[in-house]
Amino acid sequence: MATYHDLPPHARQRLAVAERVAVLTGAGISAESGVPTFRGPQGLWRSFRPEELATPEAFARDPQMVWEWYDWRRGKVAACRPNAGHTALAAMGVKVPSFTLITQNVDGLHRLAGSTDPVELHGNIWQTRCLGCGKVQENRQTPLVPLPPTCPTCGGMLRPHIVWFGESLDPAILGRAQQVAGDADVFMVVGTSSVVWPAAGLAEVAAMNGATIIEINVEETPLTPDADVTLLGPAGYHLPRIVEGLWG
Ligand code: BJW
Ligand code: ZN
Repeated sequence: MATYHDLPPHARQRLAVAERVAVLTGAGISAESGVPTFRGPQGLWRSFRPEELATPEAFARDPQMVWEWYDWRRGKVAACRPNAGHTALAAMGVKVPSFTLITQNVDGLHRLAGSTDPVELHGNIWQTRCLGCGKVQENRQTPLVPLPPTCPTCGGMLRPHIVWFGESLDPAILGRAQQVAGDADVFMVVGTSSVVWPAAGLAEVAAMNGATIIEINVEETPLTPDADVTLLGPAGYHLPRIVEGLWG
């Protein structure tokens, strides 16, 4: 509805009295940690076409190439630390009576910052799933040897435990996200282009149930016209100011 450079008083008041707050994050919150985003000038997708890499068809055609891309990304993420935006959300989590963090990110930086039990919509880059026995396992080895990695239980080929284009999100995880969005008094949308579904639909679920929608992004997105407030600027600038201003 309107863009701002500071949280306006009406939104500050809504957040101060909110019983239930949910936050949806995207790649933008990890940008200040050095994790490349997907779209935009510095985006991961600039040099790799997503349909060539982040689809089950691409993996079936060339698992080696897809795994090389993930191995490279795992190495990059391993060298990154949570930033002030991640830390502020972890702090918000202990201040608000009922707080849920929903993330599209697979980098695990919210957990590292201290957020407990984030809802990871698109999976986790540190988990693998066996194509043979289906077992999901944590795997932090970087670089991975052998590539593609194999299952220690059955010897089958492993894949990243990540939701690719055209794959359904885990219904229990998506259901939980839709539930908390629908219950929220305030729904914040931080650092996402709001173009990938069904994550992009969560703000609408929240708005339909009366939530105040606060967006934080360095630029306007398709959500901006429907948000109550869009704060323009980096998440690592705005989130600590909000937390300090309300609960510091
Ligand atoms: C900052 C900042 C700073 C920078 N501070 N901000 C309905 C309509 C149309 C299509 C569909 C639909 N429903 C489903 C689809 C198909 C598809 C889809 O959405 N396609 C669209 C792209 C058109 N969705 C799916 O296939 C989903 N599956 C599904 O719905 O199954 C059922 C079904 C299938 C087919 C048809 C219909 C139903 C699955 C989606 C899985 C998404 N997976 C990915 C890749 C995972 C691989 C991996 O990570 O390795 O997840 S895609 C990629 O995008 C990744 C991200 O989580 C996701 C979102 O990206 P995000 O976070 O928004 O990042 P960016 O880079 O796009 O944006 C960064 C933002 O940050 C920008 O706005 C910057 O300005 C900002 N920023 N620095 C604040 N410092
Ligand atoms: Zn197995």
